[in-house]
Amino acid sequence: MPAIVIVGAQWGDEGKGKATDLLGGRVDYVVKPNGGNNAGHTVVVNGDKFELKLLPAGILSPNAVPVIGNGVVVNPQALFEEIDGLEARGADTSRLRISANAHLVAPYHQTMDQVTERFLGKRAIGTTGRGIGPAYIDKVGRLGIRVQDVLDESILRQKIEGALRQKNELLVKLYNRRAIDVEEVVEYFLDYADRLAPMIVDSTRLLNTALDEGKVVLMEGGQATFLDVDHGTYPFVTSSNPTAGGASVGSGIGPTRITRAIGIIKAYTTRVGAGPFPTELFDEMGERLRTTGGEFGVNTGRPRRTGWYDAVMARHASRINGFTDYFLTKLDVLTGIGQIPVCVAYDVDGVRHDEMPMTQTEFHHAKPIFEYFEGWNDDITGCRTLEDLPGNARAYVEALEAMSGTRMSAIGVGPDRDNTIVVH
Ligand code: 2SA
Ligand code: GDP
Ligand code: MG
Repeated sequence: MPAIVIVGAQWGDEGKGKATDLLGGRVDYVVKPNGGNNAGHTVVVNGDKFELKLLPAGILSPNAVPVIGNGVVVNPQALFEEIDGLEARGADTSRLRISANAHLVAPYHQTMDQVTERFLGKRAIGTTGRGIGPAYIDKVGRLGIRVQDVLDESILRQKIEGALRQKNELLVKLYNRRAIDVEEVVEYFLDYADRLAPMIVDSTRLLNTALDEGKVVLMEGGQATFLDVDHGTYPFVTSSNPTAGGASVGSGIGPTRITRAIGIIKAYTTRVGAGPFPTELFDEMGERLRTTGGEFGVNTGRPRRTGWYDAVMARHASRINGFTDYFLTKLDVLTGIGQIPVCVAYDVDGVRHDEMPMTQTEFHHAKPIFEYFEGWNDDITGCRTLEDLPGNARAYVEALEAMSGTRMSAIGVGPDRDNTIVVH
């Protein structure tokens, strides 16, 4: 009865989509526990590239049932655009199930997201602008609209009225915008009701029954540990809990049922959006990582910020998530670099920190203390075992493993499903 969770260990885009896809052939259910259409997961199958946003990457695994969990915020327009796009490419999305308790993203959430970012000015978070934060604010503020509400028009109308009362005051008086019409929003959601209805399920019962029957359930976290609203670099975070504990809440699978927590971690670091990033590169090497690694937002196309591997963050992520395994991705992107720095500690205003500092101010002041590793020049995309790797590449992986708090169970050496070394 194993439940497995996949979690991003850095600031996202570590290659979770590929990891899910790799495991997908061996699992019966793939559940997305958090986030919404702010995610962007790339899966390359036989050279064919698929970009998943709201849907779990597991939708491409022909034998797995994909489930959108209760912790997700669902934009119905984005959902059906994605479904139609996949169907047009021959993928079968008919198995998709959506939790009755998941929340809906309304057009006004997207408006609020964009308006808030504009008002924050220099302090803007750099959100994806998809309305994710405002949808979670309404959820926690008990003003959210849930997927099940489209099944009951009168409840739907009552909830939308409640959600809009205060927002319209703000929009008109503070932001000088027009008030949102309740009926317009009711119609917007009802337009999707017929297509949504057959997909809506009690996902926690579905998944727990599957576990009782000995099936394998994979929880595919969106975003990443350092974007977690509790554990991340707050306030430069997303508004959900993309950590292993959050996956338990977001899918209704109790923590004692999780047998493996797999952290996906890149052989270097990237971040999209604002916020501190101690190992960030601002030079040609940063550009080289961005170009070679194809580091551009899957969802928004934004160039990602790039920097070296940060072992302090890796250890912290390992601890918070209770990782049993790391999947190290994109090792091939480092091929050809003479010396590879790895951050092993921080200098914070003259004081050495071997672990994550306690306060945000300290983390903003953290300067990386590097250890240097010799690089390699041979193409490693064809390597399938640790022994196939050039000596320096293997030494780099072993050093990261020793510093990062969790064994490295798989290593990505290229974007395709097959470009992988499986160690454990
Ligand atoms: P939001 O929109 O409220 O979740 O934004 C808050 C912060 O979370 C970051 N965030 C992400 N970071 C990396 N990848 C994400 N998904 C896309 C991708 C991003 C894209 O896979 O490439 O296309 O730009 C993602 N989603 C949210 C975001 O940048 C903010 O820092
Ligand atoms: P996710 O959000 O964590 O699913 O990651 P993204 O899909 O946003 O970004 C990861 C990118 O790296 C995608 O373009 C993947 O195809 C690619 N990728 C994943 N693993 C590897 C790898 O081992 N090597 C290379 N070169 N690319 C990889
Ligand atoms: Mg991504």
